[in-house]
Amino acid sequence: MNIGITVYPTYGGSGIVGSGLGKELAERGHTVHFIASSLPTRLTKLNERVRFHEVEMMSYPLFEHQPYTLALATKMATVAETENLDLLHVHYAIPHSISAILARESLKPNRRLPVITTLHGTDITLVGADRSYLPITRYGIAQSDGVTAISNYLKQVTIETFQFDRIEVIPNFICPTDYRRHPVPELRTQLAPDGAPVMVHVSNFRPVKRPVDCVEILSRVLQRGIKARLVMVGDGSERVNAEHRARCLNIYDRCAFVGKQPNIADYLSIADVLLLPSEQESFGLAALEAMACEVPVVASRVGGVPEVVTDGETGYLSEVGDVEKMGEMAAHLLADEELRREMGRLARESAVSRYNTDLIIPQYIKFYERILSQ
Ligand code: GMT
Repeated sequence: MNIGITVYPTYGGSGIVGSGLGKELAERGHTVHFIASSLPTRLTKLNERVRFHEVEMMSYPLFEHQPYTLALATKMATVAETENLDLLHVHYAIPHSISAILARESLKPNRRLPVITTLHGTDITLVGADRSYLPITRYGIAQSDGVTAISNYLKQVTIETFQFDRIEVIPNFICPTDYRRHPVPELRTQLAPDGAPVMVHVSNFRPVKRPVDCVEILSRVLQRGIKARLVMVGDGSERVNAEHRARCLNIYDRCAFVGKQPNIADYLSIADVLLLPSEQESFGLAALEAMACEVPVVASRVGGVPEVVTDGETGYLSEVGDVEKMGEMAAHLLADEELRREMGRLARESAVSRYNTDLIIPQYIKFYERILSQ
């Protein structure tokens, strides 16, 4: 198949999932055309089967805001024609579904171009449910030829918010060879020279991820006499607040804010616990990546997280903002190496047996074939 994929290139898990899907499809003999405003962050290798088409924006003094949705629609239609695309698969509904629908309609009746939308989370739970965006999001979903959601939770929320239920759940996936625990002794020595246990948080540091809670959790762990360290991977608006809180609590020297990093699996390989105290999480890709690297997860019991992390088996779940309980659970894990290893082993087993690329990618391919045959 010749597949057009659109993602947000720089930010968040939906871009990572869309890029990973493209890479995996190419490895299975399909040709993937990424259509985006810039090269997706995790898409490092382009080749004959993985191509990139940049959306060019025309600036004109009359435009107060550049009409990205239209520029994207135009590029989608052009690429569909020149590259003979079979379908467009967009990740994140807003505005990608609308652009894809415009592209599809603009090519009618000369070319059939089915549109598949994958819902990732805040496109439904936050942005899509905002009254001002609700009607257009509903339209984008309803007009798509196929819709998938990355968790049962997100499917349910979409049904409740939009009274739309033609949704196939295809969960996120993990490549078990890219994400596996491996020795990274220099990094461990650099981040924990005293040999202390390490808690890692990986996110885009938006308010919804509650990174400040990680600092609060560290302080509770330290209060329990465990000389842990906290490694904060990523960047975003809440980083300054997290750093400020660490300074206020006098524990900044136990934290390392390392910013965005290309090799997340290295950081997860030196981690003893992953912290994911999010306000909302439709899936929790960071939890899955950590589990694949044998890291138990301390997270909030929200959204799709309980589908990924089994409480008491592959991690511990607490209510949003309950940093006392999260601190207690993290300390419990850090104090007991045997327990940590056993939960880590179960975490990897669970990640690989349920979310392996070899299980999930064929589900997308089958879904494409079904939509194309309609
Ligand atoms: O968080 C977002 O605003 C959107 C999106 C993203 O691009 O990171 O995140 C969602 O998609 C991820 C990949 O499918 C999921 O792992 C995240 O749980 C989900 N985020 C939320 O629901 C907050």
